[in-house]
Amino acid sequence: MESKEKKVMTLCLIYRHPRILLGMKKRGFGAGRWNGFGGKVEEKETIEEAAKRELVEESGLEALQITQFGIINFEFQGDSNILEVHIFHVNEFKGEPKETEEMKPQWFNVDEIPFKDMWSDDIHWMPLFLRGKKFKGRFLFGELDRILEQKLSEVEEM
Ligand code: 8OG
Repeated sequence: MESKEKKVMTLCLIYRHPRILLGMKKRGFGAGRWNGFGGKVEEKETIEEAAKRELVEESGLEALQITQFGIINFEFQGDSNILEVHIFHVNEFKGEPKETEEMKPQWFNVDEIPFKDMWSDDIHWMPLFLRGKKFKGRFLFGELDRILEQKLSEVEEM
């Protein structure tokens, strides 16, 4: 049987109603799309430590309060990797958003989130996140960002 390799990733969303901070990814995986801030968890750090580190590296902001709200597994047809993305809400932070080599940050009103220039799964789980719901899910992508299978459920606890 084909064995799947799992990569653990983080994604931090800075959200204080009615505004959410997104960054335009300038290079690498997901370039040209708005997203939260995050990346790969390294050895010897916890997932939350990685989330905070990536947030500083990509936005210049230090998280003062951070809570996990979601875990989504992403699979791509014909690719043996699974991306396990841990999604965090950052409610309080220190500093001013700054443009980095990786991301150009911008505040959006929650009514104006640019879903058409984001990962195509985001429109499915973001409403749960914005309502303060915790969730777990799985998406299988085909070519050109097409979602072939999806499962998303609210959970009480992570
Ligand atoms: O280290 P790198 O910049 O490649 O990390 C990729 C980032 O993108 C990381 O924060 C996790 C995040 N990410 C995915 N897939 C998806 C997705 O489908 N939607 C969103 N919003 N973010 C994703 O890897």
